Amino acid sequence: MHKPLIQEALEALWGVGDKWHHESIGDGLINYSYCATTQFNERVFLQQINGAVFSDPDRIVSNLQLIYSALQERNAAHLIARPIPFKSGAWLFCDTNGQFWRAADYIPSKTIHNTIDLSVLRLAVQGFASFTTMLSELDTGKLYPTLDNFHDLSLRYNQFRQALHEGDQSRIAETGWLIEALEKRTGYVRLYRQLVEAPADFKKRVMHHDAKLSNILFDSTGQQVMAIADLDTTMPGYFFSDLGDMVRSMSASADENTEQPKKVHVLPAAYETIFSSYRDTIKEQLTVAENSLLHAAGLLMIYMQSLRFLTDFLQGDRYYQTKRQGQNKDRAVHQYTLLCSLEDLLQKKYQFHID
Ligand code: GN1
Ligand code: MG
Repeated sequence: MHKPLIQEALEALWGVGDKWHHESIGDGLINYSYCATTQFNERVFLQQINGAVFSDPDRIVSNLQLIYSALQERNAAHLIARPIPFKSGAWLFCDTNGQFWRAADYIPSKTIHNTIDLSVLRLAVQGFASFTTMLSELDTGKLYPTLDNFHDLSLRYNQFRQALHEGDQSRIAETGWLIEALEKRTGYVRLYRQLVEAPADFKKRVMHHDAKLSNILFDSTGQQVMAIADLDTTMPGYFFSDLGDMVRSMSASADENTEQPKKVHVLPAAYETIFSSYRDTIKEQLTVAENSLLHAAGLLMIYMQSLRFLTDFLQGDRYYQTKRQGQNKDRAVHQYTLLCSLEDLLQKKYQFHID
């Protein structure tokens, strides 16, 4: 990826000659995000969209417009940052490298990366659940898939299988045990295939598709949700996506970048809080079938993410940004270890199991 041409984007926003400074923000693995400040202390959020991942950035800004308007109608526009047009009036700016940028209000806030404070988890979960609830009237047919088949477990499994044929031989050998363990869990792929074939039971709703704690903007006390961030993957999706990502990212004893991935486990109290807060906020909207499979959400998403990290490792780290050798392998091991821990907890405490 090119070094982001932030100066060009700033000129497109504020014009040549203005004085400003900027700083890099966020911990995303895909896009580059900045907070830019003018000499008058006005602040704006600017993001270079990764064109190798999002081939049609128009879809992102189109979805954002629709979502922002729908939230305005519900007096809930504060839930996301207001999109800001560039000086040309366009919502996207293309720099001389051919990379696209978008801008939005900067929301001064506190980001929390991990916590064991259950009241904070509850707030975050209610934030994502009410986002979907608030947008229940929005016709999902009007929203674009910003990434085709993004949380399609069947596709992710096929990509993994393909990496086993085309991937780096030494990396395949090195992760043989993990490949085998993931292959044993194709019951999750079968479950996914069954649910997409039953549209009356499993409906498409507006899902954030990256529902992690750090994508919630808290006020400075950390006791109130200000807004939801990182909306580039907000699009129609199934019931398991956001709950599953929350379980994946908020109930783990260590995050996916730990250098000791085999030590991770699910924190039972965190799981219970995430699960029950989500269910209680959204259950009226879900079908009987969806409610009965809510515990599958974490399993499906953690399994999918383990496949995705491992696939990227086998293919030479082309997708996820890494800071050290073997990081994607460790991330895949982390997810797999977390999956085993969740399977165990669900079986013992909730008598829930997927064959
Ligand atoms: C990516 O870049 P970031 O951290 O917002 C990925 C998510 C993964 C996540 C894993 C577009 O999100 O699906 O869950 O990494 N987003 C995309 O950390 O692939
Ligand atoms: Mg994201």
